[in-house]
Amino acid sequence: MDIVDLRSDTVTRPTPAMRKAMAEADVGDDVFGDDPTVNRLEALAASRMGKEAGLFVPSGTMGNLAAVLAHCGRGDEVILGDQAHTFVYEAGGTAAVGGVHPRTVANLPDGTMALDAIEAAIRSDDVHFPTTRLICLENTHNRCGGVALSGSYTRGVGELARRRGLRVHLDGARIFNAAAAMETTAAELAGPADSVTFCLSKGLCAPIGSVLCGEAQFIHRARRIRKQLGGGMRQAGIVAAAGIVALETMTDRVGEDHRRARRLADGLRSIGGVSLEPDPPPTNMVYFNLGAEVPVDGAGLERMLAEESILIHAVGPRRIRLVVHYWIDDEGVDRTVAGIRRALARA
Ligand code: TLP
Repeated sequence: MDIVDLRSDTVTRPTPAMRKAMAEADVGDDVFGDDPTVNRLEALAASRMGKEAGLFVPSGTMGNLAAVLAHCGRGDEVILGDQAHTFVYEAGGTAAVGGVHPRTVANLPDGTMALDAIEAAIRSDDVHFPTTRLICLENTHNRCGGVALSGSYTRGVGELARRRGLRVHLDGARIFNAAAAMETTAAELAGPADSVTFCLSKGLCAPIGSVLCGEAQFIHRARRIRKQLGGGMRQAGIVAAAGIVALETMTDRVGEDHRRARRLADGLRSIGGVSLEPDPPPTNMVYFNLGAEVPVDGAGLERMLAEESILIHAVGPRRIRLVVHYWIDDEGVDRTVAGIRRALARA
C-alpha cells in the first residue's frame, strides 16, 4: 500500500523535473564563488525576497543561525517568540555556537508577539544587561499551527525595531505558504525584515537547501559564518539546480496544499474526541488535540496509523500535526480521515 506521509513537508522528494535539472547542472567550486548554478539560485532567491543578495545554505537551521551570528556578537541578545522554531527546535545553536542570549516573548495564538511585549523586552543601556540587537519573527509560524503573519504586523515590528536601533530577521521557512494565505508576495512579507531565510526543501519539494537573503554587506558577513559552520559546499550546483526548479515552478501551487489541508480538517471535524486547533487550518498544517476521554494518546495513534501506512507526527502527548504537501493527493487525505476515524473507534 502507498505510504501517506504527513509527518512534515520536509519529507517531500524531488520531482522528476528537479532530478533532471540536477543531473544536467552546470557546476563549479562554490567556495571560490565559481558555481554558476548556485550563483543563479542566490540571485533568483534574492529577487523573490526583494533583497540585494542571497546565500545558499544546507538547511533552514543553518540559515537562521548564520543570520543571528551575522547580526549579533557574543553577549548580545535576540528577542524571539517562546514558540519560535529557532528557540525550540534548533538545538540552542544561537547560545551554544554564537554566545547570543535568547530572550523569549510569548507567542500569541496568531503567531505574533504583542508589540508592547517586544518593546518591554528591549534592554536599557545598563552594564548588568546583555545588549538587545535583534528581533526574530517566523512566517508561517509552525508551532502556532502554520498561521501566516500579515504584512502590516511585520511592518509594525520593523518600525519598532528601527525606532529602537534593532534589526529584524524573519524565519520564512514557509514564506510562500504565508504569501499564498495572505494573497500577497513573499517580497512584501519579507520587506520590513533586514534578513530572511526561506526553505527550498519543504513544501517546494527540493531535496536540500535554504537561502538566506539580505543586504549585500550582511550576506558577505554571513558567507564567512557559513564557512565557519562548515557549510561551504563545493559543486553545490547539483542541489541548487533543484532549488531553481522549486522557485520557478512550485511557489504558485502551494494554495492547493492549503485547500487539501481544509479538506482534511473538514473530515476530522466530524470525529468525536478530535478538536482542531487552529480551526480552520490557515495553511498546509493541520493540528488537532485528542480529548481527555479518548483512550489513546498521540504516540498510540501514531502507531495505529503506521500499521495502515499512514505516517503522522505527535508533537505533544495529545497534540498531533499533519502536514499536507505536493505528494499528498485527495485520496491520501480521505484515507487519513478514514484511518483516524477507524483507529479512534477501536481504541
Ligand atoms: N521544521 C521541521 C522540524 O524541525 C520541526 C518540521 O518538520 O516542521 N524554521 C521553521 C519554521 C521550520 O519549521 C523548520 C523545520 C526550520 C526552520 C528548519 O529547517 P531545516 O530542517 O532545514 O533545518
